Amino acid sequence: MSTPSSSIDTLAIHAGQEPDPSHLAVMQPIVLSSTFAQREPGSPLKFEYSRSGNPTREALESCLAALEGGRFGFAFASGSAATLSLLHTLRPGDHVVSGDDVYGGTFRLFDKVLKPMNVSTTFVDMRDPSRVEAALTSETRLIWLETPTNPMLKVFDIGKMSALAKSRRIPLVVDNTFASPVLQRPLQLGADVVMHSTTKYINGHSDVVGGALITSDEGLAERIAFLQNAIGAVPSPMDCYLVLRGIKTLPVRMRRHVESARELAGRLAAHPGVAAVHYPGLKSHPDHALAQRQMSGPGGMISVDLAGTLEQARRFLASLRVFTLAESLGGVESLAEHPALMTHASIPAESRQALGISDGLVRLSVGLEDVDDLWRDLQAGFAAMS
Ligand code: P1T
Repeated sequence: MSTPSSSIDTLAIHAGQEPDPSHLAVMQPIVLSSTFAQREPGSPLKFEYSRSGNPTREALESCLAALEGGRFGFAFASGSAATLSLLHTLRPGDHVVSGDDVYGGTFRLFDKVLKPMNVSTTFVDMRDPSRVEAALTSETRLIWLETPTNPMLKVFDIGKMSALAKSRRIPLVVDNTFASPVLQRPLQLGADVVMHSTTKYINGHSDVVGGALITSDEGLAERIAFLQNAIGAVPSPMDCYLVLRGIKTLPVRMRRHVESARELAGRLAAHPGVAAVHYPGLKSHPDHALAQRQMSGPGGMISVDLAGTLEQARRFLASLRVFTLAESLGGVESLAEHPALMTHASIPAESRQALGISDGLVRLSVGLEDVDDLWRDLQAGFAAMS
């Protein structure tokens, strides 16, 4: 039975989650069984083995599909597992065009895992579609992008990229981790597959590592289902349950993340200790107009270029007490990190420099704490720099 609403607030709580038929339990049972009895050889009831399918995972997959407005959802053991499983649709000799600013671990997959398998990638600043067009070759089989990007918070036009992908009959994959389906629905804008690190906003409580792929394309879904089962990088039922529970508050959390990040970005932009604030919600952001069209809110991530040296950035980060110095993002708690030394260390120094990932760049994941506490924390950071 499908949820009788298209509102994301209702879908987040109910989609994929009918009361359990055996006890009418309202909350999704955690079915830990790795295997399911068969009445006759080769004729399982619905599930046969939990790598291939599991009731708790199925509930999560249906919920994720509903949130993204897609027909088919697939859950994985991490965002990176979701990415690599999808990239296994490629063959030696194939070529990928990717956005130039992606999570360091995604870059590493393209550079250190795919390249040795003779799948090449060209990284392009997709703010200029003509560069993407110029990068496409007769071997290009996939366009990949994140928007907003990690960590520079650039915004790429999903509709324009989709038109280019469709003209070549190749899939467009959008990593929607930074926006979440509450703020951006790539499938509606023409993407063929949405990818998530559910570790981030979707789960929202920094206690699960997970990933997901969502599509409405039957052919791609069939291929992904095959790869999900064949590769086996699936999440545990316990993790599926936790992500389902986290999703129930996703819309509420996202509104608060946006509200606080907007406030902090405005205050940061006016601070003399800051060389640049990268936040799509600021009018000064080069992609502000596109973000307003494409997203229903600019998100909870801010990157700040501190007007200072690496040593000063270290002092800024060391003095924070409400923000925790840690990788990851999207949890209820605020996190701060140094992309050049942490999340994007696997990107060569020259490429980092070209992207603007400087030694003074600090990335903030704005959590749900009191915004004035967060601001006082940042002010203490600025004081520690001098
Ligand atoms: O960490 P994992 O669940 O495997 O997801 C990888 C990933 C994919 N895409 C984006 C946009 C991401 O941000 C990530 C993970 N990012 C971090 C850990 C980080 O701190 O940026």
